[in-house]
Amino acid sequence: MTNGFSLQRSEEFFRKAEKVIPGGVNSPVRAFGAVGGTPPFISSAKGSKIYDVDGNEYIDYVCSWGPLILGHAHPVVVAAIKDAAEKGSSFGAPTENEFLLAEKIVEAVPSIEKVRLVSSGTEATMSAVRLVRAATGRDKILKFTGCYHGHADSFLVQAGSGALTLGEPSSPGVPIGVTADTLVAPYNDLDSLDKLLSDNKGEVAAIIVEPVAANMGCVPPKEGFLEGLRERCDLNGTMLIFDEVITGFRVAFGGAQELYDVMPDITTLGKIIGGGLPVGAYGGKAELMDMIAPVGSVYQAGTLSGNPLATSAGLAVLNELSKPGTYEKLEQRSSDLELGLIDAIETVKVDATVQRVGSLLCLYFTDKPIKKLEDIPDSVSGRYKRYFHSMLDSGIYLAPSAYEAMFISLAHSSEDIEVTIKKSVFALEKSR
Ligand code: KE4
Repeated sequence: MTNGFSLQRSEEFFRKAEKVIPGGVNSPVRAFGAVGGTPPFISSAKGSKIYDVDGNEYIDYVCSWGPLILGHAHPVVVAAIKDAAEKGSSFGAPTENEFLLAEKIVEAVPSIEKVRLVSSGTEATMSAVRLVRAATGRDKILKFTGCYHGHADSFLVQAGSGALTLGEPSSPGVPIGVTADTLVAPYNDLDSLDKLLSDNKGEVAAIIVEPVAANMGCVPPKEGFLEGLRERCDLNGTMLIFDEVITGFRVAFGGAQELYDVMPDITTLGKIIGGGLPVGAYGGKAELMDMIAPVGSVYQAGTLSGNPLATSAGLAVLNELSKPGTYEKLEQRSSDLELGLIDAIETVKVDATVQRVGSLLCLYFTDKPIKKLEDIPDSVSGRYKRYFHSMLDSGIYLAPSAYEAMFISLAHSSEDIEVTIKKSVFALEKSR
């Protein structure tokens, strides 16, 4: 450890956790499998900082994988959760905050007229796929390599032999019958898409896409890509799902669909709209959403959907984000970090590049632009691992995977950015 960071209690906790939880974690990426070492067990967080059980402090660029855009333990969010908790945690009955949060989402997200709240991004995308299959009477869906839409069977699919065929399961336990209905094409590649659509004419219920791909770092849509998806969906009677679980309320208050002015038929949301508590959502035109039970017959349900604590937290966050100047401040901080990392790369003279959309950013260990998953060289993992541990040892907490984005929050100060850039010079040296 360069900073003498002790992880003694984390190591002890990790051993205990592994005895009773698979891998000692409740979501695989947290186990540090891709980077090695012991994951710090976090005891608390405030603003841009997180603190582990050994008392080490880190500047946090994971932000719980996106939700904490205001920073940790924001006073308004804490007060909202406390206030809600004192009135009860869950009723299994309708509450005011559910329609208040839904109204805020409808007001903010251009293509949404009605929205259903669920408890995770996976539930949102899974339900959206059921809805488009019901609406079109078709079974097939089309996704892109490198995009992640949660862990429902339909999405745990890798490109079949050759990157342009029917999906093959990417996890045991996923029936081939399910993945046979999932087509896979490379991101940003409309030619590949055209071939798949013509080979499966009239059979594709929907295309699902991350309008900015943030599960292979940060890959912006090429000029015309999103517009091309919209055109092809209209031509083929196929629906377009924007998975904005990450980009929603992050790249703009109205999400990527506002930023790029391309309207999907269904938008899925999560993360930020729960303020760190479990909330997902899917929404679209009222006529389409009214196909969902109890109005329509497409069934979807959830014991804790619209939970009072989670909707209170989400409302508090969206109210803060709707204040003037919010996204300009986030843009300034994010741009400072991007430019600082680019300077650091030039100083150290390593093969690396930075890609950013708003407050989503990724440093790739290659000097080539990344337009799709297939552009990312396998070598990035080894180099990222060294970079990651050097940054962690110096108090900068990054995603333990080369295929995740950095998330910048409104709590990241200019001092945080300066420290991060300074530490990255040393870490880039280590990454060679
Ligand atoms: P959840 O079921 O994890 O709430 O959301 C699934 C999901 C759906 N769509 C997109 C675009 C997503 O990024 C996610 C989940 N994101 C990952 C990290 N990139 C969650 C982290 C984890 O799996 O622990």
